[in-house]
Amino acid sequence: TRASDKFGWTRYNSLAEIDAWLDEILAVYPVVTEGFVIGKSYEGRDIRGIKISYKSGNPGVFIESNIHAREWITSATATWLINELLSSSDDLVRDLAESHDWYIVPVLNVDGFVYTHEKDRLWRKTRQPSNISQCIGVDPNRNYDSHWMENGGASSDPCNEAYAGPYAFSEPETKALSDFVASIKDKLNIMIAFHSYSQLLLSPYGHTKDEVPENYDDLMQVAKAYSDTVKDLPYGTVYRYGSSAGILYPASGTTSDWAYNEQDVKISYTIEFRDTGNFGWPPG
Ligand code: ING
Ligand code: ZN
Repeated sequence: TRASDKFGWTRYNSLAEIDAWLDEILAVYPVVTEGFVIGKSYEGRDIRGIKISYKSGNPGVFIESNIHAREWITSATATWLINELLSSSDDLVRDLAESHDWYIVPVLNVDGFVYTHEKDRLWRKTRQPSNISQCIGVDPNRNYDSHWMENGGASSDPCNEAYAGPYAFSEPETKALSDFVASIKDKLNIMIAFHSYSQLLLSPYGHTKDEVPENYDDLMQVAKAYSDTVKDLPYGTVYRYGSSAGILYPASGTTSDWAYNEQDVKISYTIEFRDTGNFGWPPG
């Protein structure tokens, strides 16, 4: 059987299956899609993305997914989203698909993702070894160059799950993402980072709760619209919303803060998908 016969959303897919499915999507929709590679991981894997564009000059949306290795629902959702944008006949989805340029990276932390499939289901970080410790990996969502290692929102201990790395952008994965986003930042209006779990829609800032972005009220109005809408869907899922530091915990060097502060992408969110912990791992 071809890889595509096996791809679906009733079980989680491996990186090889996701790659094969992406190739097929690019072949089936050559006019409106374009594959791209933002760079290579520490272990030398391509970090791939797909651009979906029905019309040039649309406002750009960038989606970063599976930066944390174990958060498999994020790449499942990213691939689902790609499929919906390309094949849905729902009017609202069609309008969204065709009025924005979508840049989607379904699996950013490719090395960690493979490691969660083959060795340790609950691995979170990258897989680059440390010079100062036997512990492996950096929390890539503490490794962006925005308030890096400030305010206690990250750890300098390589064995910690929130280890920020030896310096900002020490990880090839975050460096590649940042270079790619910087190269298209003038086309980007929205940045969304996919995580799990907790059912939260989070705005900047992560690095402090003493300040909020100047467009915080707008960000919260959109977050409320999201939350209200999702609650009315069949699952009745309740999403809370607020700033990362305000309603979750302080975290510095995150994708969302970096996009907001350093790339001028003023609509920047982190979404934490279902659930609130019944099927999750211990907090951290
Ligand atoms: N949670 C995020 C984390 O990186 C987060 C929460 C994201 C906080 C962005 C602040 C900013 O810790 C998970 N589940 O990874
Ligand atoms: Zn995460």
